Amino acid sequence: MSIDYRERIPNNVHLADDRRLQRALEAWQPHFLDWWKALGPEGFQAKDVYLRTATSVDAKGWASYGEVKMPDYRWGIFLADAVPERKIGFGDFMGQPAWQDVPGEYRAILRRLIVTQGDTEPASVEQQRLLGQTCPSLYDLRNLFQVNVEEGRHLWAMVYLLHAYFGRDGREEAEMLLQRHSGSADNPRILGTFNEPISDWMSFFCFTYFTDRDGKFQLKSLAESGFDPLARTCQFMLTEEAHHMFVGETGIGRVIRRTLEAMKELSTDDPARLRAHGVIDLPTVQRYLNFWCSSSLDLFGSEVSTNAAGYFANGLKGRPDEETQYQDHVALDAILEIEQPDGAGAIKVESVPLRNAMNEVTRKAYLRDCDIGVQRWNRLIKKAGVAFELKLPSERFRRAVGVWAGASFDPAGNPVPAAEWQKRLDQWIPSAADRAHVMSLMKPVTEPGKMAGWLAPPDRGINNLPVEYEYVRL
Ligand code: BYC
Repeated sequence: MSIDYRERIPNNVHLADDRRLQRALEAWQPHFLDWWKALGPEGFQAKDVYLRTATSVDAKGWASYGEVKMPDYRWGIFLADAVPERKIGFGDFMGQPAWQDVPGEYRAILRRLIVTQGDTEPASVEQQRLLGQTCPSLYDLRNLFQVNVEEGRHLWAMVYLLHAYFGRDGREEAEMLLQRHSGSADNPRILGTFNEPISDWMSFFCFTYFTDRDGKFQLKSLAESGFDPLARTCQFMLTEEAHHMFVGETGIGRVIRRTLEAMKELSTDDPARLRAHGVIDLPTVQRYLNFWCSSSLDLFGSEVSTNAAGYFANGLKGRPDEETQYQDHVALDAILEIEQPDGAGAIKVESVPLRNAMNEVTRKAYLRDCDIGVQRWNRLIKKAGVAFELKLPSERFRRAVGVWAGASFDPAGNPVPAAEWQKRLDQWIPSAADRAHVMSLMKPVTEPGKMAGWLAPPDRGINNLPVEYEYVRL
């Protein structure tokens, strides 16, 4: 279904036929724009950026590229095409027609899920707002802004659901999405990772690799929802999300490539010499991965969760790729063995009803997906003849949510006495010195085609344009 761009709020939901909803969203729009100007990307708002805008929601032809000033980006409301007579695909209501409206008994829970999802979108824009000032190239600057405008659109996607289906509470929640702020002491964002500062581009690449990938898995779970408007909204968001993870994977890959070149030039793996040469040594890359992966693992919630069991039983939130990846979509009698600390420094295994373990099922699928990029980076390292292997940290490492919360395990998953754990933390996640080194490299490079010295150029430009294209007109 193509999108109507003649309207003030581009949409494919026939907004013009619902004057009340249209007026409510048009009243929210200036609040969004005020927020974008105050807490969106700092600087660059008046510059032309080569951005992609969705034009239709089918597999091909949904992207049109052109020079746009960010505040003029056409944020809109796009739902994937409806599947006629779609049925609920899991849980207690499996096989019943999908809901076109919110079932009264699940109203509060659905609202909470939509608000939690919606809260992450502006949070990430806030976290990334200063990065433009230290961009390693115009190509990267444009990718940052593409990610930012799309997160803005994902906020619109959730705000549409709140306004269209949750009445006054929904409108109030939509306002609060603009009032909580990432890292705020009094009114922070809901989920932990979205209050972490993203002060440097290595963190940005790790965030788009690990945290946006949580987005992928959560959106896939919500795309299974029996509440059809939510399912269709999330399905379309996933097409945009793929680019964000591409930015992360290729970003980290380019950092590694540049470091490998420097290791060859200098014939050394000495971090101090490599740092003096202006690149990010591989052990520091590993520490950044440990930080962002462990933080993102918390975003899946507790390993054993009655919330998760309820979401699944009631058809509100399924597993990613529920239809293709699983055979038993009711999961009433199944159990899952869950590892957890036994309180005495060792590990015990407990059998848990599968429905209660759905967060862990999704987290495991996420980790498998995370490992694909890690193995790609390891192939680069191996090909360069360097004996170093990047690894994902164990699920037990540095967790703040779930059965491992507060337990002291190292990144390999081995127990470590608590006092020692704290002392050794700097070996496992970026130390103040690591961060200072990475920050010292963050100098803006804005000449078309030029790259900062700490990362390799990308393999190709955007939409078949050369890497040297002036992606942001300064
Ligand atoms: N930090 O039973 P529990 C994205 C709360 S990212 C703080 O363990 P549940 C994006 C939890 O809310 C995807 N609090 O977990 C990426 C609950 O609070 P209440 C975002 C946390 O409920 C990059 C309590 O702990 N989407 O799109 O089974 C850029 C006990 O909960 C955390 C979603 O998350 C945490 N890490 O599952 C831009 C989907 N973890 O309710 C965008 C919607 C848990 O008792 N959310 N808590 O007050 C959900 O499905 C679920 O809320 C969660 C938690 C998966 C997050």
